[in-house]
Order: sequence, then C-alpha cells, then structure tokens
Amino acid sequence: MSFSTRFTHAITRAPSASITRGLRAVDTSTPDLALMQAHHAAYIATLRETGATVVELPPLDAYPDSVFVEDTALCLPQGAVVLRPGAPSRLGEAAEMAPHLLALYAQVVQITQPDSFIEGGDILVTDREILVGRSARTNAAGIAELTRLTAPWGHSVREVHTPPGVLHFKTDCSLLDADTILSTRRLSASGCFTGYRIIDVAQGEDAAANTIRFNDLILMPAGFPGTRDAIIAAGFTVREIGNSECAKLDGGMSCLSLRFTPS
Ligand code: CIR
Repeated sequence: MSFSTRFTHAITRAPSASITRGLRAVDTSTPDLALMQAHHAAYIATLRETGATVVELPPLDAYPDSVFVEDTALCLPQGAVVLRPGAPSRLGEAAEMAPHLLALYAQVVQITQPDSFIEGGDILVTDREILVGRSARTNAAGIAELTRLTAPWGHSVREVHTPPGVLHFKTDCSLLDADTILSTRRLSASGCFTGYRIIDVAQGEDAAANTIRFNDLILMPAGFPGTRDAIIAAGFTVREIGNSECAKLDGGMSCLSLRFTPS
C-alpha cells in the first residue's frame, strides 16, 4: 500500500471573506469568494468520492490565507508535524490546526525553533523519501528541524531547490503515483527527480503542475488540456476542478487539504 497516495482522511478549511486580502506574488484581480466557495465544494466532494472522510473546518477571518491548510502541517503515517509558515501573516495558522491533528493522531510534534521556517507547499512526500524545497518560505533551519523530527519515524529528508520566483517547490510538481512525478520542465531540468518517472506538463501549462493524487483520482486545475491529456494517456483517472480564484493567490490543488491516514 502506497502511503503517499492512499488516504482515509483529509482536512480542509472553508475560505473566509478576508480571502480578498490573501497574499499574492502579482495582483491580477480580487478573488471572488462565491466562486471560490463553489470550487472548494467541488474539491471536497471529489475527495469524498474516493471514500475518504473529509473534516471541514470553519473559516478563520483573522487569517486571509487559511484556506491553504497544507502549509500548516506535514501528515505522515506515524504522526503529524505542525509546521512554522515563513509568511509572517500565516504563522498563527499552524496553532489553529494543531488541535485538529491531536484529535486524530496519537503522535503530533512541532517545529519550534524561532529561526526555523517551513511550509507544507515545499514538501513532497513519496514512498521512498521526503523532498523539501528551500524557498522564500522554507529555510535550512526548518528543513534541519523537520529532518530531526521525522528520522525516528524512519523517514529521510532530501533538500532540493525551488526554481527562482516560484512560491513553493510543489507549485511546480506533484506525485501521480509512488514512482511518477508531474513537473514543470524548469524544475525537472534540475535533476532532482532522477530515479522517478517524470511526466512534464504541456508547453505553456506550468500552472497545471500542482495536482494531487488522492486514492484513485488525480485532482487537477481545470483549463490545461495538454497536461490533462498527458496524465490520462499515462493511465490515470483525472478530475478537473476550477481553480481560477485560488490561482489569483498562487494556490492550487495541494494547498487546499491535508491528506493522511491517522495512526
Ligand atoms: C500564500 O502566499 O501563502 C498563499 N496565498 C498561497 C499558498 C499556497 N499554498 C501552497 O501552495 N501549499
């Protein structure tokens, strides 16, 4: 059983009205809350379609980016790690998530060092290793602390680099099965996925790289037909989810959930 693709649970958080103040690298336009809520509902329904239990948390107005729950924690089969987001406006989101993990997991540990910063969007878990991209949000101290916390659970962490100007490592890649990674060319060209089968996103579709494999389905953002067809041609079952509003805030499929099987 592949622990990096099979899950019994997910946690999501409803977008708050404050989402209009969410962080973004480039201001294209204000996200439409109603449309984001509709996309979010479709996302949750698709997770449930696989038979998983989805815990839906209420909106947190004090944290405009809190719909992007992935950045608050790393969920592994042996336990959960509460992270320390590198965006100052998001640091408090981790403490908001901790009690929900404690309710489901026997073991919950935390990144605690004041100089450690690490966000879930920079962490790609495969069955063989945990890849962590250093980025503007994730630093060496955060990666070192994660390495120390997860070693007793039998995990090895490998540091990789996020392409310049890209928010998170996983903005540019995702796991399709235990051995297959979907990636932008700018990331796969770095050689960090040597030993894996790589499917490159279609030309001009870098924004399609952030998908999730959740049980039997690949959830991917709608509007990227070249990449969708490549994933289908490789034998996967795809569900396209509207992502136009989250994309305005540099968010995608992985950001919207924590996915796990609690121990
Ligand atoms: C941020 O800048 O933190 C949010 N606007 C987007 C976070 C996306 N999260 C993710 O890729 N895991």
